[in-house]
Amino acid sequence: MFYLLLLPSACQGPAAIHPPSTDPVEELAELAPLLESPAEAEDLDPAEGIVHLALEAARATYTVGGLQIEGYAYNGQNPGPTIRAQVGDTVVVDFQNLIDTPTTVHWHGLKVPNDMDGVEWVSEPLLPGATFTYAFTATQAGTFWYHPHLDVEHQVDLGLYGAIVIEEPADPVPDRELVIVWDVWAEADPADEHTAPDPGTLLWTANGLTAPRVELAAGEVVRVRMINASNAGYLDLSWPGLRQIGSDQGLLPAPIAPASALLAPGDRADFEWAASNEDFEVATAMYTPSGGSALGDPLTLLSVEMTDSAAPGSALPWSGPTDPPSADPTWTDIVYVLQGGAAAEDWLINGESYPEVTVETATLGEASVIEVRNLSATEHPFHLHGQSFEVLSVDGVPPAMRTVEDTVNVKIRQRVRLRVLADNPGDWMVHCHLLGHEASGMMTVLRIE
Ligand SMILES: [Cu+2]
Repeated sequence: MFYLLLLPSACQGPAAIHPPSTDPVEELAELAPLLESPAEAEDLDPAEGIVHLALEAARATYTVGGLQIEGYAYNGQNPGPTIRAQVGDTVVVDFQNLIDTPTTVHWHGLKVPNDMDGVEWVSEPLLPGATFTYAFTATQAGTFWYHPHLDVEHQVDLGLYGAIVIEEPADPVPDRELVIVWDVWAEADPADEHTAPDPGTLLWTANGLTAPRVELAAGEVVRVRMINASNAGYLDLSWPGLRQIGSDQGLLPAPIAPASALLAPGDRADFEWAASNEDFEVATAMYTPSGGSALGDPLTLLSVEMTDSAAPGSALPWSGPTDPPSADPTWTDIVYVLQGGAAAEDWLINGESYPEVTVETATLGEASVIEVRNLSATEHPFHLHGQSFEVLSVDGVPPAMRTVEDTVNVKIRQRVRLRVLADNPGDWMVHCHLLGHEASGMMTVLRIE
């Protein structure tokens, strides 16, 4: 989400959008650019088991959806370079802050050591010019992402985010992988800072492209890894034959075929696209956190075209861990009540606004049950750092299969119960991933000791 009119601050000049001469959506629909995965970060260390990268955040000018953006970028590209590693690899990232304001890098969804998590509560912010080496072991397979965790609403908005792919060597091998990082760009009403804009006015981009196309060759099967990197935009995705194979924390026990897939800000999901006899379009229904389905026609986000209609691809046997779902117990360790309404400053957890918060604790090595109750006026993507959690139930109803996430959208008046295996010690942020809510204090701390 690009809040053009909201960016000025003391240490960071305003970004600017320069409108093109013609309607960018129409222009790009004619050209229908080919969608490719973001370029990957170069591994500087040839040693097996070590992925060593250089990453810098700097001012950058780039084009998204036909609009010229003067924002920030990692290594000069938006989305930033994809970090690819295998489970068990050591990931070392030499980071330099070349923007004119403090920043950090957070590894969303990964169980990194606490002092590598890139949060102000634990570590000093990295001042302009500062360098820091992040290092962690990749322990979880799946689709993750990285972004700043300081001045987060502005810095993510200005383009600082990138994908992380952690491969499990035992997974089926598709013909191709496609990483799609979604973002949404809008010129917001300055009087409307803490309200999501009308979803019908948003310009969604896939890896910076509006309405691109993907070509599938004869017989081709593609693993599509999607990340919603937007500040506040919800995607409710659908296409004919939708086959979802993974979510936040890697492959599902078995593929599912829901009518649509909801990606709240911070969410990831993996899908399989196989060549077929029909081209198809990926669309999002209009969706607002202020109550779900919204008025307006579905928006086509990209088209998938077959280069040879005669040779369908065969579905692969995608399967993550097949453990049965945990039972929802009668006890609760921690309750988080999400509160807030129309006024700007009152997005709260348990009546508190970060950083004036009560630190809840969980015991290292034990399972804790967290209940999230949303008593506020909007939905919230509830995100926990440094751990993953199993969704035990939503309004008392258990999921059809074991569901492991790190970000779960909690709808208005919903009660979501989570089981956290507290296996990573430290002080971990718990927050809403609508970045305007997070910035206004909808964040707290869970201590695992
Ligand atoms: Cu929120």
